[in-house]
Amino acid sequence: FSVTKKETKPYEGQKPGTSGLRKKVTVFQQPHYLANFVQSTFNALPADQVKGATIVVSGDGRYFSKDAVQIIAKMAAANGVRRVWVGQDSLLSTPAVSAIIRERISADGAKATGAFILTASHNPGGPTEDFGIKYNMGNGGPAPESVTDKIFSNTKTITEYLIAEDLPNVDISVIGVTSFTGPEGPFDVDVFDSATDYIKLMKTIFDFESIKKLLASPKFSFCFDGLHGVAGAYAKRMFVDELGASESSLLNCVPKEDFGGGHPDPNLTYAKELVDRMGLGKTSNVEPPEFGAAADGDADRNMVLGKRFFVTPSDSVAIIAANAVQSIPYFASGLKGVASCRSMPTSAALDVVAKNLNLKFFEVPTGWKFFGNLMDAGMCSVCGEESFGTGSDHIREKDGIWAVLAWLSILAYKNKDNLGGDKLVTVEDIVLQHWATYGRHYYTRYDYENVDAEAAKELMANLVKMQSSLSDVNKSIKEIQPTVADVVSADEFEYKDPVDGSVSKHQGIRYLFGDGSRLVFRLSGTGSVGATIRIYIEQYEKDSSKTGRASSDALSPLVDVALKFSKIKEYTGR
Ligand code: VG1
Ligand code: CO
Repeated sequence: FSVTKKETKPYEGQKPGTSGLRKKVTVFQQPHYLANFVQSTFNALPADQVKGATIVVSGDGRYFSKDAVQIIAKMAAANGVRRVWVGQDSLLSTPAVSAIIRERISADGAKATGAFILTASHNPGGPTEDFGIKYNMGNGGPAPESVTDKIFSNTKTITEYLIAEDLPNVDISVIGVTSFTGPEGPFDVDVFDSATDYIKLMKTIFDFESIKKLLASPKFSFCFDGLHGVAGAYAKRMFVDELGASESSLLNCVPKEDFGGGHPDPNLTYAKELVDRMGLGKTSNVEPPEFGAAADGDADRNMVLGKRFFVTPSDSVAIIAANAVQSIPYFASGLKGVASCRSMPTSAALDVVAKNLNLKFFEVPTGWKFFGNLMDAGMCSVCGEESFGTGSDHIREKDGIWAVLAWLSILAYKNKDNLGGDKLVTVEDIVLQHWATYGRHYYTRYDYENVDAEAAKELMANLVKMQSSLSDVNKSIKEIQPTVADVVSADEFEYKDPVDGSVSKHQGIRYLFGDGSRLVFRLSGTGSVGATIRIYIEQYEKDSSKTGRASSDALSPLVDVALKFSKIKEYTGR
């Protein structure tokens, strides 16, 4: 092939958000739009991570992925990349990409130095929906802000990019290596099975035999919903072939370019079919399974459900941390001190576990990239976010299927002498027991999507301004709800990375109450149109006689305060 220099002009707004660049497919389809971002990324990387390097390119298989893979392969070839690794049909889950960067070795001993992950995660897909791209580094984690800032600044000045226009498209539905020769030497496109490396890694972490025994118990029943996302490329191999679940336990596990027209977001709203099946939605005569789970489009998020029971993600990570050493072989040696981390808006359930078990603990801004440095430094082994993200330092992304295996491991451990008994220890039992020991963090999040960006900014500015007088804050809060505790401090969350000293400012507005309750306000960094305001509402209940209330009841005074105090209706009309 030959290399062509293409002239181009900058596009506005190619700033990577919380997790890469996410825009409508139609935006990505504009001439040179994707190429500008890809070249800006190559230009932001050290030369040895481009020239002669091995780079992964794949994603959740959403609409436009197949075109994007071919464009990126041609650009990689032209920029002197030695080979690209592609999952069959361009499918690799975000956690699998992270695993492949860290674990996979080519025949000639090369490892990948990075990856373009093609996903907009839980956002809908299809010709009129979202596409996304993000770059991950050699440790398997999302590029840090220092790199994404550089990429963004390159997008503002770009004038040309390199592409091998005459490189033929490679058939990415077929496994195998296709080799080419360019001006700088050989270039390979290596298409491989999407699941093999990932399953191999999971086998080194979990005790598959004990999970198999649990799944084989006639008292246990299991259900997994792939929401038509890339988890489907792993689910049958993992749960059916490896662990012996029945095929009928898999829902929506054939990946689709448009996710069947839905939101591939594993929560109580969008994972409707699973929610109904688990007895939390439409009533039915069929007895729900004991355990249910779902993953998002790129399979890094997870939702865990018991029979008629929802586990909040903030509780999930706390429960995994509390049970990891006993239940999961990877952590048996003491979990590198079982260090634990959560993002700031995630509930403090993990803090209580960390304190009780004497684990190291860190609080980072929203977004997985902040966990990476801590993990690389051995300071974080289990971590999670309230947004249905859970994971560990086995990779540098959150990991939906890992979380399901972690829960199955805990269930297997708790029932190891009980599989023939009358009644299994259930998901609900485990959570109730956890609350009895550690107390309960009632928690909810309100999302206002696609609001006017100016109105959102003004709302946030007002909340910052109010922080200058706590006595005024408390006065107006008491007028709304006289019974809530006093706000004892209020600030904008700022994070100093303990490893590299970098500082991230304006990471969310916090109002902290004397009884441990919190209100947090943030603008989302993953939306593709307008602004999204997120309000996080949390209340701690230590008294074990009061941990069984309906979450909506327990939180209702604080919710009222959050909505009225922020003047959400005045600012947004919502
Ligand atoms: C959201 C979540 C955040 C998560 C991010 C990426 O970001 O709040 O916790 O890390 O999505 O997840 P934001 O900025 O919209 O609040 V995913 O599965 O979309 O890669
Ligand atoms: Co995701």
